[in-house]
Amino acid sequence: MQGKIIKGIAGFYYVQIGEKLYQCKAKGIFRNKKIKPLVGDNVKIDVLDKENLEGNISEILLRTNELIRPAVSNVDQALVVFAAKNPKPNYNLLDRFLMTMEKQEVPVIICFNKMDLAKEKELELLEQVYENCGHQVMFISVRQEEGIEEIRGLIRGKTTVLAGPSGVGKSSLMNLLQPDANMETGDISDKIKRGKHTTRHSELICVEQDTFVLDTPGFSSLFVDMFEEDEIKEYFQEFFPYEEQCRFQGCSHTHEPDCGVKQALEEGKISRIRYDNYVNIYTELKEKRKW
Ligand SMILES: Nc1nc2c(ncn2[C@@H]2O[C@H](COP(=O)(O)OP(=O)(O)OP(=O)(O)O)[C@@H](O)[C@H]2O)c(=O)[nH]1
Ligand SMILES: [Mg+2]
Ligand SMILES: [Zn+2]
Repeated sequence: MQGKIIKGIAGFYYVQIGEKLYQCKAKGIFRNKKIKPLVGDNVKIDVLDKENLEGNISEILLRTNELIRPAVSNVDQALVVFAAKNPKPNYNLLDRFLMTMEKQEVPVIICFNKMDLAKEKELELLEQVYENCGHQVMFISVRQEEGIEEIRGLIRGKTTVLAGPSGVGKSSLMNLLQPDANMETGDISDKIKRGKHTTRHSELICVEQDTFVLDTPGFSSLFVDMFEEDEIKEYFQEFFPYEEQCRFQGCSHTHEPDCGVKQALEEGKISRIRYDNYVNIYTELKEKRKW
């Protein structure tokens, strides 16, 4: 029988086949091929107990892709959810996330939730910072059900992973998209106080036919150790038009004289926030290489 892993908890994988959910182990493959099943995997299972819906995963079908963080497979796109406010957006984390997704060749839509809490000025700033980053940017409010129809349109017929920090409203969005989902959500002030993440496991939900959404646990930091410092600039698309004007080939846009990117920064054509994040990530990787 063939199905899809919709969640994994404590060594068990839950495989959806039609209307039924089988609780499975992954004995054979795990031991022999050293490949760990991921939420999102299409798998073959041997049914061990028909009554109690228990089985063993015998094969993982070829993945179209597999993400490292969050660890899920077979996704078409990522909806990166940050809050416009509460918690206030961590630009550096967002930029790291965008790079990581791009490197894994997963198309990204940036989604700022909780627009009901933010002032017009704050929303404008977010819009400005990301307008030339090469990704679609959306503003929504789960609470006021604003922008949700647009989201429905964007996810239709695809498998979309919701990812972002804790407390931004990923699970709340999931519950709105699919009221049967019943994802647990948590008050943000409690989360900050206790450092608590409400969602502990990734879970795949069918929103409508052929439309799947993956809710994932929030994250608070992201190492970008799969990058070389010299390739970071390739992920900052708004730099591209100005790189021609750099005096040196392979200019890192950090310390070199006559740098087109720094010139554009001075002229306000490039966001200071994005540029500073670029330098921060570049420097972090360069420092690390010295070890
Ligand atoms: N004001 C406002 N609050 C919202 C909105 N969306 C969600 N919230 C609240 O934000 C809090 C956190 O929401 P969750 O859905 O649990 O956040 P999460 O991203 O799933 O968090 P983790 O599971 O920890 O990663 C809850 O108290 C929600 O009610 C919104 O659009 N506006
Ligand atoms: Mg959650
Ligand atoms: Zn330069």
